[in-house]
Amino acid sequence: MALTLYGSTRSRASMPRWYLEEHAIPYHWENLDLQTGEHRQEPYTTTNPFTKVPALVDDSIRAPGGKPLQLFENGASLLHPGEQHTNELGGRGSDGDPAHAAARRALASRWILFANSTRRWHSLYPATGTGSSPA
Ligand SMILES: N[C@@H](CCC(=O)N[C@@H](CS)C(=O)NCC(=O)O)C(=O)O
Repeated sequence: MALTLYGSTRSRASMPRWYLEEHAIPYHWENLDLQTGEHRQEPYTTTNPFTKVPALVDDSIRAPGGKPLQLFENGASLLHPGEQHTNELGGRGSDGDPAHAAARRALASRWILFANSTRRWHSLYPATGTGSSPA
């Protein structure tokens, strides 16, 4: 399994999880119990030393230094699969037009920043998975 998403229900992991589900990208869900402090223990703190969820590990890609790519922050965990696994947001884009890919990436960034700064994340993406993207 290339992608592992670490999170907990009713957490900001809902954002990247929504993207992975919407695009049917295979991933392994690793649920951490925040009540018992699993997110503050090894090995998770190697992935996110800031002891927050979510985090995403992509072992199909090596980061500089040779280790599997490890990301924290919900926005980074959403953008990476959009760039690498769907090509919707990266490179030449899914339709081969780099301008369209750049525009989609900019629009995705807008919602990620909005969700993280202006709105509370769970008002946009309910943990039940029944919410829809506001385009
Ligand atoms: N800026 C981070 C914030 C992550 C964050 O605050 N996550 C919360 C859950 S929504 C968490 O890990 N809380 C556990 C704790 O603070 O101990 C992101 O958006 O990924």
